[in-house]
Amino acid sequence: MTISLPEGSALRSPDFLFGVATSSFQIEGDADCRLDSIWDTFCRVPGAISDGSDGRVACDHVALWRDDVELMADLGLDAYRFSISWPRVMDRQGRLNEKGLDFYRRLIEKLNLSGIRPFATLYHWDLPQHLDDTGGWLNRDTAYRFADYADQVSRALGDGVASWATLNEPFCSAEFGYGTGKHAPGHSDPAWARQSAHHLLLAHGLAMPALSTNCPQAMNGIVLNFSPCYPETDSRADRDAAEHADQSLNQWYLLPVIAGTYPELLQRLPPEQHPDIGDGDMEIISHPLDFLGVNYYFRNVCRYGADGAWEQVVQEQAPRTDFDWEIYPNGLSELLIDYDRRYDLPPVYITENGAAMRDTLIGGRVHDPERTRYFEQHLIELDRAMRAGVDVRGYFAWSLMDNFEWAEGYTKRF
Ligand code: GCO
Repeated sequence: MTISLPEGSALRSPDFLFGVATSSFQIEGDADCRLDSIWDTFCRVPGAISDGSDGRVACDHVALWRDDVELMADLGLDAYRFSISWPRVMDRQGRLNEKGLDFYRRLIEKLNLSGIRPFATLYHWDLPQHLDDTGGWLNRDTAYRFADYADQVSRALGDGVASWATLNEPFCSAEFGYGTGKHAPGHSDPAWARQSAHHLLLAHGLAMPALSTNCPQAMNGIVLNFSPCYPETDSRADRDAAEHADQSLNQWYLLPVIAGTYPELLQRLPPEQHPDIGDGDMEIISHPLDFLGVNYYFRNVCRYGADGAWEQVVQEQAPRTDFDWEIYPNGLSELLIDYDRRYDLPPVYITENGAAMRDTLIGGRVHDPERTRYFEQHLIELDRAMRAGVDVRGYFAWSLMDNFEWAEGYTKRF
């Protein structure tokens, strides 16, 4: 796949980083050498994963990591975003597991020797199962356990890491893990979704000072997913629905970390859905960020449904990926420009963007003009946002290789 970048674009500057992203549970395998995570347990639930698969072997990355880094070097990548498996590097007592850490030590060393900057995420959804047994993200104590994990691991691995992210997409952990039950640990209760979200954000805020102290030279921040919300028509009701959706999906996570407040939607939630917020929590959560990671895949077109809740209006004519996600490159620039104007964003990395397509092998190769077009269109929009003044420092494609796509198992190819 060859992608042409816009002429004269800041994307062509040597300082702009191009990378790829993965996550531990999705690629590592080697499940016998770590503790169980909530995803191991969830994969055993009949019907939870569409093809009945699991992450026990996945892409066998723990065995093949040298080849994988060589692949990245051949691609000429500047950076690699991966996540650390909490159940691989810590035991039940919260002590570091040196054997698990060694895997990441060697990976980080080889990346640096290959001129590829390591971008590490501390939590990409694989909570140790024993912490779920004591309540998981519904238990406030899990946030403190996370902060301790972040402190110890960043001290042990800090030197070679260019950037630390605390969490990946707390929206998905909370909403799919506790709200809809589509993801581990599989609960479906809207109040639990809000409470787990608050504890995840608290975990982020508690971990940030340790990252700043242990790794002052690194870019430290958080990765959030964003789906910009558009009204179906220009009517007052539709604009209201879009604002409601935006506060629920996007601002609910962004405002606490950058401004120390929940959006006004909090006032509109029924009292039983209000999270317990401790004194001082919002100050902790809004610790200054060196960067904001933005994951962008699709937008939402919104209106109010008959039940009074906002709903998504499917754009029948629009191009879509194999995930049925609408392809809407403009959403990336519009989101960045709008949020930067409203909130004066810290430096941004696009930490995920990509397309699942129904790839077929022809003559032993995948010819993927659709995916190539997808990347090109999104990079053009990124360029537009940067020309409009948004400080974007890099772009990571999802993903380095096909991998375990959560509830979809191995059926989606990115
Ligand atoms: C996410 C996760 C990734 C996914 C990717 C494709 O953003 O959902 O970070 O783990 O695999 O986004 O769905």
